Amino acid sequence: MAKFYITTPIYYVNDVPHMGHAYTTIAADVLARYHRLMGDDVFFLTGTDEHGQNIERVAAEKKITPKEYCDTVVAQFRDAWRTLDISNDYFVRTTDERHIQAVSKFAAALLASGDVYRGQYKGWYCPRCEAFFQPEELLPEHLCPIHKRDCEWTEEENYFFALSRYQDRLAHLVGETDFVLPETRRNELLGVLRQGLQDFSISRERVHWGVPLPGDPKQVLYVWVDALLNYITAIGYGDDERTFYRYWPADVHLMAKEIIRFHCLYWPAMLMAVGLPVPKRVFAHGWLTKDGQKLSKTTGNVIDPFDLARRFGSDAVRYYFLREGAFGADWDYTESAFARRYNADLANDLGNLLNRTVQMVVRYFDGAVPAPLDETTQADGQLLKPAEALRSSLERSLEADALQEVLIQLGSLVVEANKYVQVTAPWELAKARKNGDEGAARRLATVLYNLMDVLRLLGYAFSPVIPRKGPELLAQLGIEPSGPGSWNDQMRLGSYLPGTVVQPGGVLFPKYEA
Ligand code: ME8
Repeated sequence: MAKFYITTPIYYVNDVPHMGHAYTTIAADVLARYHRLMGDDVFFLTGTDEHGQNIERVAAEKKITPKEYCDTVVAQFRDAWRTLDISNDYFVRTTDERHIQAVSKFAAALLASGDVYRGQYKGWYCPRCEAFFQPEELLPEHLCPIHKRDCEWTEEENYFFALSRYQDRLAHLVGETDFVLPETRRNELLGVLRQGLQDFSISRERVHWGVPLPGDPKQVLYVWVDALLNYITAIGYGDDERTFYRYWPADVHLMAKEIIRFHCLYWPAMLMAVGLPVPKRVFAHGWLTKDGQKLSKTTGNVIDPFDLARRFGSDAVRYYFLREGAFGADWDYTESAFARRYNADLANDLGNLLNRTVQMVVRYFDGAVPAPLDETTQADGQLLKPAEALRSSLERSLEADALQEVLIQLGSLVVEANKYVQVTAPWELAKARKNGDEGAARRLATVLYNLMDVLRLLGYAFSPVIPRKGPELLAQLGIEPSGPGSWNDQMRLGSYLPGTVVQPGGVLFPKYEA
C-alpha cells in the first residue's frame, strides 16, 4: 500500500481562521480524501503555530498568559475545520509537550551538525512575519513589504545556520527536480538562489515564548525553525521512529506562495544538515483577495468561513473555492460570483440532473434502475467516452495538484449528461413505448441506465469535494457510500446493479437567493 502524507502550514494564532487559511486546508482535505479512496495510507496534518514575540505581546495586552490566549484561538481553528468537514488525522500545536521535546532533540542534532555557529545579528525585523529583511527589501520608512507595518532595528547575539553551504544542493533540488510546483514559484526561487543564499539566525535572545535552545537557555529557537519542525514532530520524530519512517518524507506540503523560501530553502537544508530526507514536493497556491483588496483583519476585508458555510453549506464553500481559481494563481473572491456559480453549477446543473433522472426512473420504471438492453449509439458514446476517461484524467490532475482541473472535469461530465437528456429525450421514448414500440422501450432503458450510471460515477467522484452532498446524492440512487480503496471499482462504468431501487430525496442544493 502506498502512503500519502500531506500537510497545510500551521497557522499563526495571531489571527482567527479566515477563508485564506480555509482555502489551503480544504485543498489538502480534498487531496487526502481522494488518496484514501485510492487506497493510500494517508496522514493529513494541520495545526497551529503558537510561539514568538507577537503572541507574547498580544497575550500581555489581553492580560492573560500566552498559552491561555493560544487556547482560545486554537479552539476557533478546530471549530472552523469541523464546520468545513476537514478530515485531518492529527492537529499539531507548537505548544504541545510532544512537539517541544522533539524540537529540542532536533535542535541538539542541528547544533551538533557543524553547520551552526554563533554570531552577531543586525537587521530589520518584522515581528508579524517573525522574519528579518535586508534593507533593500523594505518599503520606504522601514515598512515590512508584507504587512506594511514598522520593522524594528535589531542587534543581538544569535546562533546562525550556515545555509550558504547548501547553495549547490538547493539549486539542484529546486532547479532540476519536481520539488516545487507550480513553475512560477520555481523561477522565483531560482532568482533568490542566483543572488546567493545568506546564513540565517536560528535563535532569538529577547523572545521568551518559545523552545529554549539546548545548551543555551537564554536563547529560544527562532519561531520559523520551531514551526517547520511540526511536519516531523507530528508523525513521531524523536519519539516514534516507526510511525515517523512510515510517513516521512512528506508527499506534499501545501501553502500559499509567501512562505516558499522557508519551505523550499531553509527547511530542506536543515533536514540535510541532520541527515534526514527532504519532502517530495512543495506546492504553493496563489493569494486570495476579496473585491480586489487584500484580506485584512485591520481593514475588515475578511471572508468568514463560518458565515459562508451557514448560508451556502460547507460543501458549496469547498466546491466554490477550488473551482473558481486555478490552484496556483491569485484570484479575487466576490460573493456575487459565488452565488452565481453556486446556482449554475450545483443547484442547476448537478441538482437538476439528479432530480430529473431519478424522477424518470420512478415514472418509467417504478423506481428500479433498468438494465441496459440496447447497443451503444453515437449519442451514448458522447456521454460514455468522457465518463470512461474520467478516472485517468482525474488521476493525472490529482498527481499535479491541479484541483481546479479536477472540478472542471467533473463539471463537464455533468454538462455532457444534461445534454444527453436533451438529445435522447427519454419522455419521447416513453411515449413511443406506450404505443407498443419495442425498440423505444429498449432505448429508454438503456438511456436511463447510462444516465444513472454516470450519476453514480459523478456522486462517487465528487464525494471528496462535497463529503456531505456526494453521499446524499448516492443515497438517492440507492447506493451506499464506499470506503477506502474503492476507487478502481467505483470509477468503472457499468457497475450499477440493475434493479437497484432509487430513493428520491430532497433538493440537493437549494437555489440561493440573495
Ligand atoms: O505563515 N490567500 O501562518 P499564517 C491564500 N505560521 N491563502 C492564504 C491567505 C490568502 N489571502 N491568507 C492565508 C504562517 N493563507 C506560518 C506558517 S508553516 C511551518 C508556518 C493561508 O497564519 C496560506 O496557506 O500566516 C498561507 O501560506 C498561510 O495561510 C499563512 O498562514
